[in-house]
Amino acid sequence: MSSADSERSYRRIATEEAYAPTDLIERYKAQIADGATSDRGFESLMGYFLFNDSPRTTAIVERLQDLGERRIGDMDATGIDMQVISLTAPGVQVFDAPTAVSLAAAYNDELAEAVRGHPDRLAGLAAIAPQDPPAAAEELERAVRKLDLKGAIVNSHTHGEYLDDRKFWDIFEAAEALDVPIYLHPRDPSPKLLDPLLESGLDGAIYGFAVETGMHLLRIIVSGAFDRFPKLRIVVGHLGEAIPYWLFRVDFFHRGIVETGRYPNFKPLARKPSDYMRDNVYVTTSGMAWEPVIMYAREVLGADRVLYAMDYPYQYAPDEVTVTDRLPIGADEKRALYEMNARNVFGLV
Ligand code: 1DF
Ligand code: MN
Repeated sequence: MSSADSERSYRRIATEEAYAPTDLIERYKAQIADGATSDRGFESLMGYFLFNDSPRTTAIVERLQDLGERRIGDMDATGIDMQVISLTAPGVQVFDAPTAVSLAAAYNDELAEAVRGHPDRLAGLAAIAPQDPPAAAEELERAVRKLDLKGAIVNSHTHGEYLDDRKFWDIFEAAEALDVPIYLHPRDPSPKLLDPLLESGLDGAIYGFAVETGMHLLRIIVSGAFDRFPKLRIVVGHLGEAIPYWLFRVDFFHRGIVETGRYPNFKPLARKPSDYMRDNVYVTTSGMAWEPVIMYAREVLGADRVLYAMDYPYQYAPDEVTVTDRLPIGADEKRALYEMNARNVFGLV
């Protein structure tokens, strides 16, 4: 980095950074190669990365598997002081419940070990298996208390189901009690949402991820989960998966639906949907190194709600941080964006 870089008054913490144990890669490959998955979204996403031998995908898959010198070297080369690392999407959510529960624990042990090797450079989020909500809550507690991981990642739907379903709320309860956030990360759209996106080549990170994950976030908000768990913090990437742009319309029509009783099980909320978006949700800049949208998200959600992320290694770009470095904001606000908000949300010391 440039000499000016050593005079920085903030540390750059990147908060949506992925890794994949070789064991997970092997399992994904086997599942796709054996035709053992009926999950066409997963097949489209991971089939692309694991069975496409272009230099681009090969480099991403190699980088995913490193939790040591190569990763730290890449961080040095791009001016990233710290990564908050999580298991790559779709994590263990594609497996059956017992497999997912045991793999989550094994991968969390592995991630915690890597973090212990570079405590000033790496932090981690726990993988959990929503397939078994009580086990997921228990693993989150173990990961936070025993492994010093800083929260959990959930890669949107699990076998087509979403976290607004009460059966998953053990996970919210545990996160709130432990005072750690849940990172709601994208994955391929759920089976019922998939076809029109897949047939047009839009199922992936280009757009389908945001359709899937933005909808998931709204489902959680309108379900009343934040009335039940008022201290729950959810972190969402890609500057909120387009939801910040929709808040006026969501509030307006939400009021209409409640007033008219349009849907019998649509419950009134204690507050407006946009209030939960501002108070319970944090967004990161992953994959959105674009000044106008970063400024917009800060304006509508608040400067303390927007955190920096790179989305390494999927969005690994040598000059990624220059956009953020050049934002027209003061030094304190830049420090909040790059460092302090991440420290607060994830409880980093
Ligand atoms: C992609 C993007 C893949 C993101 C990811 O995990 C991911 C991609 C499999 O480019 O297909 O985390 N992302 O968050 O934008
Ligand atoms: Mn990501």
